[in-house]
Amino acid sequence: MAPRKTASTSSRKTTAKPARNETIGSNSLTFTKEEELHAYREMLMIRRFEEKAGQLYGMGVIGGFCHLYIGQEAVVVGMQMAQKDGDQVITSYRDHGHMIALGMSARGVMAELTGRRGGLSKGKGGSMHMFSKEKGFYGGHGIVGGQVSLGTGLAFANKYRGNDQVSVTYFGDGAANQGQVYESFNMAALWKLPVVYIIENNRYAMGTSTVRSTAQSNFSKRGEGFGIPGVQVDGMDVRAVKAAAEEAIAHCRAGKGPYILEMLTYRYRGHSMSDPAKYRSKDEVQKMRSEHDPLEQVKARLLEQGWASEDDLKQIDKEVRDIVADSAEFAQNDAEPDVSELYTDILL
Ligand SMILES: Cc1ncc(C[n+]2csc(CCOP(=O)(O)OP(=O)(O)O)c2C)c(N)n1
Ligand SMILES: [Mg+2]
Repeated sequence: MAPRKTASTSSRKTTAKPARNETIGSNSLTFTKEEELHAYREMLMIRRFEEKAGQLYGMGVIGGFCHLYIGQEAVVVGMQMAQKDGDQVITSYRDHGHMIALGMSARGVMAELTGRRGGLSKGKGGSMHMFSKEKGFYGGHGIVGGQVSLGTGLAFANKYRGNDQVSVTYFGDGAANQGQVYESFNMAALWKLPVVYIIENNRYAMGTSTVRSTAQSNFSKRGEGFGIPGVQVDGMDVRAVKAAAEEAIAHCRAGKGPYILEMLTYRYRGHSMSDPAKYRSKDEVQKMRSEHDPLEQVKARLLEQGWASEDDLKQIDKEVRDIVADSAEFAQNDAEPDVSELYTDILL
């Protein structure tokens, strides 16, 4: 398969109206030292957390479904850098990175994966079902595309309440072919709801590539029929993501309605832990890792600018690994939920 164009400068506006700003992504290519370091630490935290979750799954400590986010870290971290407290986030089952980026505790996420009482859903939800009203995280959803209508509802609530909060609604390239996505687009455009739809185009829906499943694979154009502006973004470059996020969120806060960001990204691991990933070559994965890795890009810039030394980066890695190791320790030693919990937090 031919590699996609993923340079930041390849971002294209695909609005129904004439494009207002063709330069999205290019004015993004400057991060301050603090922003680079912040992005690096946050992305590394997600990567190390996911590596540990994969390891614990392999050991049989985590069971059930588990979908890792490795490779896609720049998307949530760049988005998070443009959001403010009160904005809501909702996503699919591939949700650990979103929670870590929102500042939900590593212990709480890991203990949920191992089904312990200190987990964010008291050990009763597992990988795909965690929430935090405090941090504005509305799940974790296993029904493909199901969160898109819910995220649109969050935006409706914001509009109804007259606040300036924005619903950041993530879904995949596969989910983008779901009918309810377009019912949601219609309502969001009609009522000018403050929702940023983020299509994380990682090129695959389980074992099916977008090439095989998708008639219009420029997902940023999917809102054209409703007049929803959309842009393709290099989702491997955290600076491009943040710049696009700022524009989209400002559009929503100004009361101009929904906005679509198609993040061109890639997942390094299989669809879930039980996927041997035979539908793509090792070379394809390796090429992406060696040429577009979101962490390596930031690392190279930090070293080149003299903003961090190899030792500084090792120190960050150590701090991050310590937090992750602590979460794994906690998640393996915490007690399982009491049997009485079977009857709490459920609708009867
Ligand atoms: C309504 C529904 N149909 C099918 C499935 C099975 N399924 C789980 S994940 C998935 C692929 C979704 O791919 P995509 O939206 O690209 O997200 P990604 O896994 O790449 O993050 C499918 C078909 C499901 N969970 N729900
Ligand atoms: Mg996908």
